[in-house]
Amino acid sequence: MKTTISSKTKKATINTDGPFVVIGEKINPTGRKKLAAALQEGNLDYVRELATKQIEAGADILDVNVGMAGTDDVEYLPKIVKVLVDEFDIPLCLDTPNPKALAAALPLVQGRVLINSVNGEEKSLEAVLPLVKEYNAAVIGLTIGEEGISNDPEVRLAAAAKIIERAGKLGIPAEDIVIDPLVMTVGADSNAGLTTLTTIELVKREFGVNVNLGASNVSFGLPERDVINTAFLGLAIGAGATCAITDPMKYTLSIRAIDLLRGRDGYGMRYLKYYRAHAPEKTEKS
Ligand code: THG
Repeated sequence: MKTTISSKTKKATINTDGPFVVIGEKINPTGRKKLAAALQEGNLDYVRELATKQIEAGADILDVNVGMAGTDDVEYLPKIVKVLVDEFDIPLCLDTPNPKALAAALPLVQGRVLINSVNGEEKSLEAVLPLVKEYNAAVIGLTIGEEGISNDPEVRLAAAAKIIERAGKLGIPAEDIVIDPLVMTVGADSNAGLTTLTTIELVKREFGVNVNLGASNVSFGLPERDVINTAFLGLAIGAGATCAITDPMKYTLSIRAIDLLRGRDGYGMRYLKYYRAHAPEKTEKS
């Protein structure tokens, strides 16, 4: 199954039978004081820098999240989207739970955007799905139901089913829905990783749709986060995840390695090309 999104001239295809897609997470002020400060001063140069770095590092799509305390998504999201659309050529993922911010930003996008996100609550379904339809977008569906986030993979699956069904009623096909099984930190609940992996397997078996992860969430609060995140990416991709909102600078090479190990990189061309462009200094040392 293929979910295709685009910018002016570039296409990104999230594909259950293809290589893994990297959605750059860095345009997000959570835990990044420098970005929060820059946005509040109206200085968009730091956004430009984060976009450039992530694209160079292999991001296929950029996530755009401007949510922070005391600021207004409706004001900031369109401002940043405009800079990214005018000055870059990369598909976007608009990361806000606020339908008003989506409605303000969507008219500025050229191509086909990924809306992040809708969830299984009535309020969200009613506000977000009509925008997905109107702008012919694709959408990430969070496996949250009326009762919030469940630790039971079957309950998360039911939220996915509800989103897919309600979208279908509006004429939005399953290939335009990317299900997010939710990633919580194993620092707080040591079964959180397993819950996500089981949900991925259920969603894959039941619906065969594309699956997204907020992969770096898994390691919050623990040391050596990169080690945990890389291990989790391998397991989650093996279970059926097809894209992740993650750090392209840190994880693209490991993701290429995982694709190669799964027979999704003929002759290792993508792995080798990425390696040659980004890590040649490592060979010289060894
Ligand atoms: N699913 C969907 N969307 C999401 C998430 C998800 N959007 C937000 C989030 N989760 C994914 N994005 C991030 C962005 C940054 C970090 C984690 C997830 C992160 N930041 C470092 C920190 O807070 O410690 C700090 C910043 C840095 O050094 O770059 O870990 O699950 N659909």
